Amino acid sequence: MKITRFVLRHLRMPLRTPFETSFGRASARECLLLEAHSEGLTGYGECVADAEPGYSYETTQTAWHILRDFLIPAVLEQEIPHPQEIPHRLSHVRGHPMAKAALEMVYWDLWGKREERSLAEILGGKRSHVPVGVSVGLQESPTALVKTVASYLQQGYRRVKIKIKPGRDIEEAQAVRRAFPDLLLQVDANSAYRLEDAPHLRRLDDLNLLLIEQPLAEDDLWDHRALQEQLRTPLCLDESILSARHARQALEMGACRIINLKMGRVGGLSEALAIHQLCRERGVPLWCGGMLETGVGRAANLALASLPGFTLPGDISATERYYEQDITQERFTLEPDSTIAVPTAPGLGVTLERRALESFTLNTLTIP
Ligand code: SMG
Ligand code: MG
Repeated sequence: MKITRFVLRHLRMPLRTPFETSFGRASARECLLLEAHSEGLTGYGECVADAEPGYSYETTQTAWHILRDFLIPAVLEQEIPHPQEIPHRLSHVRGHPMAKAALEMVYWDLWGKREERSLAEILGGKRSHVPVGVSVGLQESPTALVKTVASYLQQGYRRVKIKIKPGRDIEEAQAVRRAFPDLLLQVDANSAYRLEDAPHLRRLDDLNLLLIEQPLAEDDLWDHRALQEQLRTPLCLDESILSARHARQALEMGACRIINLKMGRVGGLSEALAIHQLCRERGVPLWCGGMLETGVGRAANLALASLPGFTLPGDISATERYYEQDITQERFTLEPDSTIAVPTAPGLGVTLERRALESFTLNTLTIP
């Protein structure tokens, strides 16, 4: 595959409802969409970096810079035999996994289109539908949270994750648990606690949670290990796992028992496949995380989550949960059994809705 032209777009899309986490509140989502032309085919990739460096240090602006000045020049006009070659071609650039993942996604989409096979098929996906849940942001009060959760249950979601932070945690989780005793429930702190909070977090142990996601700092496997020793509830790491090596080390030291996998966070689908492989070999529960993706990134997540090692429901909700208007013609819908169908058309299997795309575009750059 030889890409002769790239189009980089910076998008801003209004969210249907604001999404609040321990690091901030967003009423719109920014991302980059990468489009590439190769031998008569067009491939797409989504960069999940957001406007602000809250979830990670990457932003839409840093990703734009890294893609334009370093990553795209490294592959433009180059013959790339397989998408799994991309990480090697980009290895001279340190960090910036979300920018790299977007570029690798373009090659997977092109590869699938050339082979006339869906991404799920190429990866060895085993199911036509993927079990999913919904991630609920911080709400005004425990009562408001219970109401929001109830409305998602009504829509058919059977697994719920709630965001927590200090002062907005135990009461919230207790309220949801009291209202829905049998619900598959988990919490995500996005690094808002310190090891000294262990006695406080231990109160979550009584709530029969599936997992506690990323309670401590993203660069701190060691204290996660110490915290896990004091909790019965399994810890799940998100921000801390940037590679298969991190995943292996975290598991070996006991810093977590479950892994949340996001291809953007780990630098692309190839590294994601390595983590999937590791978890499968070791029997470690794995699930696909979400970054409020557009239809493009959502299609990639569904293909990834169709692999057999994904044993827990993913943060891959229906389009409806995020956007009134998406940039793909396809809208992903929730089936009554809390699953979403995996795309079957070649590559990512999505077609862009050009008018919507134009209306959300803040900036475009064509290379060369
Ligand atoms: O895509 O449904 C989604 C969002 C899932 O909670 C979600 N993602 O830490 O796991 C996480 C957060 C990161 C994104 S915050 C903008
Ligand atoms: Mg998370």
